[in-house]
Amino acid sequence: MQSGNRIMISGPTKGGGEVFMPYKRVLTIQDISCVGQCSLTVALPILSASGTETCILPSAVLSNHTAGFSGFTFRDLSDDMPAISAQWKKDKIAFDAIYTGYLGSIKQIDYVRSIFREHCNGLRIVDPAMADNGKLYVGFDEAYAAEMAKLCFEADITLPNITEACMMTGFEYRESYDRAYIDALLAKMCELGAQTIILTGVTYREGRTGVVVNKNGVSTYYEHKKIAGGCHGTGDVYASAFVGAVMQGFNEQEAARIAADYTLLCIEKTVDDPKHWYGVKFELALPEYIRMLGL
Ligand code: PXL
Repeated sequence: MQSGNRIMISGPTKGGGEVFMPYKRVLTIQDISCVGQCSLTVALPILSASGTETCILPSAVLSNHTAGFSGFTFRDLSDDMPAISAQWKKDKIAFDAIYTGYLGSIKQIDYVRSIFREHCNGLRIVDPAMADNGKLYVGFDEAYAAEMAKLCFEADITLPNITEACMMTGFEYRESYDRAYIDALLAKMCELGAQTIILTGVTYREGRTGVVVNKNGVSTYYEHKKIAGGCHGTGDVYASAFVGAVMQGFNEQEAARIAADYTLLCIEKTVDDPKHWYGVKFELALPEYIRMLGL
């Protein structure tokens, strides 16, 4: 039985009513940063907590993420990707959605395209995960950004922050801006082919921030409290929580709100601990996320 886009399964519940029990299978492709609470070490637990079967394809293994440690090791796993895909093909393995994050190289972006074609039965969700605060992450260059932009424009849903959206469109990055600037940025993304855009970190007034969901060219804005400082890894927490909510049948606006509320909770649980500069204590807020999903 269908209710909106949520699947309703009749069954015994405490109140004798009906329960919602979608059980979807997602593949997430991003790196393993062994230390640092980002990418797969965040996506896998959050997606699992959302009640979604979560398969992984690691794009690279790093000792830790690239932002703030004294250095990092990097093992590129690009060359394993075609063989993994070929093996999956033999077993006709497919996913209800594929969600990509940090990718190690331009070559991988091409492999991701092929994996979308071969193994995706549903949504292709791309978090560009390449830049923040006006700058590309260490190790990426303009050629990478241009190729990642193309992948975002081919996806069903993309989740850039403002820096990434600027890099995809050639817009000048601004620290302060108004609604007209954000509207123009989104309009340019649509013109270049973006379908649903979840633009994160949009701040119009002091002490508040939020997310714009642009679907079929129409924007809605969810605003919430802004916590000063900003924490590393929140983009990955946000995208994973968003994907988990979509897998549970929430629409993009609802999923964007749930992911924002959860990410805010994670930041609140972290900001008073200056030693925890490298990520957020997302584990402590997982029970709340599960409740937000109604599980
Ligand atoms: O959170 C994004 C991210 C993912 N993976 C690696 C990173 C970063 C951001 O710096 O360095 C390896």
